[in-house]
Amino acid sequence: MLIKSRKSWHLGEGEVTPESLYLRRRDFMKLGGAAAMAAYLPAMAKAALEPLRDAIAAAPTTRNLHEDLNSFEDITSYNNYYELGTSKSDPSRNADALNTDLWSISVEGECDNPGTYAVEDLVQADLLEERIYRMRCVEAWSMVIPWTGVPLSSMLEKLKPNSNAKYVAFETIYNPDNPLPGQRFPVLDWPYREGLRMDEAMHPLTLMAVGLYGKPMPNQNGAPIRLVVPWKYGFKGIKSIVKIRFTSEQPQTSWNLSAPHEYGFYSNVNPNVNHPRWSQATERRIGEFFRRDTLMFNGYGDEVAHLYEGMDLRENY
Ligand SMILES: Nc1nc2c(c(=O)[nH]1)N[C@H]1C(S)=C(S)[C@@H](COP(=O)(O)O)O[C@H]1N2
Ligand SMILES: [Mo]
Repeated sequence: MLIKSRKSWHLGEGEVTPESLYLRRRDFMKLGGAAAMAAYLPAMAKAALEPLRDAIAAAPTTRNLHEDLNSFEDITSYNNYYELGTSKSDPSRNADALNTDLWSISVEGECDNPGTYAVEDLVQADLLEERIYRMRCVEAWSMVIPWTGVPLSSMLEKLKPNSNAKYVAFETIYNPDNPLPGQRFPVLDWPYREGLRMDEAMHPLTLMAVGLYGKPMPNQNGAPIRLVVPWKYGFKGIKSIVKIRFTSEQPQTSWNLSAPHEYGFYSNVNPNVNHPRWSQATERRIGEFFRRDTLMFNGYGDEVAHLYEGMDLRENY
């Protein structure tokens, strides 16, 4: 059963899009945006998202933050995507190395509808919406990004996880015979892996994104389809997903495998628990001069704190 009804959280803060945001978006399209867009055009996902292009452009804004958006240029030129290189400018520079033709997503494990799916089989066009989310990288910088996507729950309900499914695991594209440029180096144990507990995956804030700024997802941001979990550090937002597996055990995650005492499974944004090598108390919003205080659960605590009731968030970092 697909969730079609509008949930109560749609009625929260910013049900009505502030006009300034629409103006900003329209200005963006008319002015600087057009140039920025043209400059990045080759990096736009083509094939896999072609069937959804119009629906992405038409998706309504259903939730807003009253914070300034980062520019299209910032969002598409300052990235973490280690498969395309480890510096922030590598992913945009190497974006063409990712080919999204013939994209398919393999669904496996504890569910009734395993199989091989195209993006448009899993992403229901009429459920697409724009969500403006605060994003916080574990490296203590942040951005505000207008994603377009569907709630992950709408996808999972199609796949019908069974009662053994306690977690959902995800994997990024990796072909050892034809690796992406960054995958020639063992900076991580490829493929990139991430996972969520089932209740986190089903939470209405958890998005499967296929676009940003009303455009199909640029390659450097994780085309054709990537996870967005706004109350967790950015590395949970696995890009260019080719596999979804339902499991009964907590799945392995790339950053936890690489440095277990630095990166846990939960990775909730928490200003009170520092990274062993730096503070998480404040952050630099890309484009701003002064640092901001980092908010518990990245500011989404009212909606998600209940998921972790009774858990020690120092132990479960
Ligand atoms: N496959 C893959 N997904 C990834 C990463 C990566 O290196 N590889 N980096 C993560 C990190 S650390 C962050 S902060 C976000 C950055 O997303 P953005 O570049 O769209 O802002 O992507 C996450 N998803
Ligand atoms: Mo990150």
